[in-house]
Amino acid sequence: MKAARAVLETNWNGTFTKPAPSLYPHQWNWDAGFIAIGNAHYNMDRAEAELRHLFSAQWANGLLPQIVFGDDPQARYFPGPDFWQAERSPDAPKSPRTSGITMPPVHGFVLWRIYEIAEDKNRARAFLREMYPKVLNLHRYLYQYRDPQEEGLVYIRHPWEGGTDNSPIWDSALQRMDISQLEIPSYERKDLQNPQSAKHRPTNADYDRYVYLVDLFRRNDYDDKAIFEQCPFLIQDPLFNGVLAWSNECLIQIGGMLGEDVSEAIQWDEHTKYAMNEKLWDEERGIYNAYDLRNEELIPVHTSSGLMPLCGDVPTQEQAEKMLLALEGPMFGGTRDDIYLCPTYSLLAEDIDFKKYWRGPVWINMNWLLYHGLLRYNMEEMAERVRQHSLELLEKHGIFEYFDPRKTVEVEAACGTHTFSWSAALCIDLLGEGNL
Ligand code: 9WN
Repeated sequence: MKAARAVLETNWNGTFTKPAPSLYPHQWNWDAGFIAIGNAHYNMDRAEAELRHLFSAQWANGLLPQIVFGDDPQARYFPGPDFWQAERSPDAPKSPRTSGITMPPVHGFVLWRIYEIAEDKNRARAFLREMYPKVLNLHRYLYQYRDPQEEGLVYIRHPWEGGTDNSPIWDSALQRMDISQLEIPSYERKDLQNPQSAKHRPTNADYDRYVYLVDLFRRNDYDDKAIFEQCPFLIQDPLFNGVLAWSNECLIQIGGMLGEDVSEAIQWDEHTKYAMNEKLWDEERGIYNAYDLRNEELIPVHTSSGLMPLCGDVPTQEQAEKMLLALEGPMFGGTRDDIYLCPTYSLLAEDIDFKKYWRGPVWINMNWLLYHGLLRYNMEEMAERVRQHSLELLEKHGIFEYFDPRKTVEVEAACGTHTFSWSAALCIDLLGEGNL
């Protein structure tokens, strides 16, 4: 607990919390949400300041940016604000500067979690009143612009929007983008300076495609309609939509408590859950798939993202039992003694790589979402196992970014950057839960 708090202290720059001191020197969208939950346990001022700063960068159309750039001239990150050129959009704020994409909408449930943690409920309610319309606007943006066919499913248009950068879910769509035929602006990566994490990070071929997409967006001045027509990468992701479902529910709860009319959020909630079950549910395997909207096909690639609809109460109890079997079985090794939960990629996949970023390692935020999802279906035993494994990894190795799921591995079992903020924040929250 002390170590986790120290990480949050170190990474706080007076205005926001950096996800990690050198690798991620600005404010990131879903990181800020998880970080605020950790801070809420002992520093409510900071939890509120974190979210206020994030939402100060919300675009006029409701988009909440993936990155809010700080003004530290030493901060080395690519792509920076000059590359994004978000000011090409009439909706982007002049200050602070931002990227031009979004991230999984965790903020509804983050607000609710902060309210649950708060001792001073009057103050917490005032904060909810302040933030509620902003989060509502974000959801409105998602349904208005990212669900043009009004299916109830929201698409992402860049792997970074999914938060799981090099997830194998994106492979087929990215591979279809023939880079030899694409015009890619020249660029210099800045994420490869730490030799330990460099080898696990996305490849240069991945980055070429990431950069191409950013260039496409800025050439279209971030116009959602034009981008929808042209973008080769449009994916309905079960993690993104599962998180959205949970946040919809929390908006209904918060709005109800504040005496607001919540009919819009109720519609979103029903529509999204229905559509996820109709379109993304894989009955045979007991998991949710992603859907490639551009190429009109399901993506039958099994990552832990397919389990995340649990947190949004999307599956029925019967479906959830099937998901539990998938988690316990060979796909995720949930009952094995030699595996830490939860690998981010199916253990059955031939190309699983236990150290490669979002292609196998355990991530603490995914475990936190899974833990809450399992609790919603009264699966206490498995939830407790996920919680224990998360805490064990953090205690044994330190507050790292991601972890090799094999218990037998001693070399470089902890990966990525150390002093990673959301690992610290969620460690605090998971410890708090256990003490309740
Ligand atoms: C791109 C900050 C972010 C996380 C993402 C994680 C990683 C960025 C990067 O770091 O992504 O957004 O440069 O790789 O994939 O989930 O929010 O911690």
